[in-house]
Amino acid sequence: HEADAYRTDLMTITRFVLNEQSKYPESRGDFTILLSNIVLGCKFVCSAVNKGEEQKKLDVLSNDVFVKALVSSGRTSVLVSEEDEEATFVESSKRGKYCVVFDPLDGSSNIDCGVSIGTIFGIYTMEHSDEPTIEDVLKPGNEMVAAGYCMYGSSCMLVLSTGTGVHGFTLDPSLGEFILTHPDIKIPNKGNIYSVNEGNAQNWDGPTTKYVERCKYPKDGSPAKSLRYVGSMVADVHRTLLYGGIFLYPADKKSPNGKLRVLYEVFPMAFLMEQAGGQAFTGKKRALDLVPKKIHERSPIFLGSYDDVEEIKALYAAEE
Ligand code: AHM
Ligand code: MG
Repeated sequence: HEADAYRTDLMTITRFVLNEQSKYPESRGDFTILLSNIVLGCKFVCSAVNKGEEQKKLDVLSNDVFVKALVSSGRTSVLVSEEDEEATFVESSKRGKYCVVFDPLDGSSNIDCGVSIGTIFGIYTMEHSDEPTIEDVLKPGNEMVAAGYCMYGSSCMLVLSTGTGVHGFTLDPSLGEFILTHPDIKIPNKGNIYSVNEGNAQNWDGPTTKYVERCKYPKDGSPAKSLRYVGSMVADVHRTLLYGGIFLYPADKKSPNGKLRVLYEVFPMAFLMEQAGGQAFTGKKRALDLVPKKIHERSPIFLGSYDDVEEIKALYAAEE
């Protein structure tokens, strides 16, 4: 009976977010409208990926679709995309109170072999109604009001947090709707998987080297961890969220700030991890407390299960 009720009482992402927003009396549906435009972009990319479009086209196409959908929502003022060197300032007649930072198609080196890729996004609100400036997006991750990603894999899944837990929605292709399939995702406190590009090991710093060594040769008699690395941040973080464990993109001698971008890769994933009960650390501090100075800035990142990130934090603290 209950299972049937669940299957017939379709909780679409729009319905879910409308329910959540109705808790705020001042809410006028703006967030829901914004989100439905993000969802439209995700559906477009999902269908383009399934048609087998080649990498170069897909990158550009996805970015165009997201930018146009976000501008036309009438709910945004500043957009930052990994694909565009400069931020987009929305013309005054179409402006709204949100700023969106996003990577329209992350993991694009995986496109041509059909491995999972994704879209990552974070949302800020404008605090004032003056002319928007770049300062409106150069804010710490802890000021985001929502973050999420969409993974284009064996199924298309959108994972979202508006600050009240993390919820997963799976695209039902016959309905064209994202349906709630993973309510209130919590990451296990400890995992048995580590995820890192170990090809960079010769250039790592002491604490990262020590941590990975411990994953392989634990000193406390616990079993060694398994290594899993797709090379698509969305896929690697998604697995980490569901199974537990740790994902690392550390600093190395060649890239002292790692590879991943603060605004639209590190922050949204750190936001989701914390909302799911995990942690995200930069090697120096809580990732969400970073204050970016440039829109495409990078940072090292260690995120995942609470206890696993504690271990990394202890190694970096001992180094100081
Ligand atoms: P991209 O934005 O050029 O696609 O690069 C980002 C991707 C992430 O998805 C992934 O975590 C990382 O690059 C993998 O990098 P590497 O190939 O150095 O391991
Ligand atoms: Mg990227």
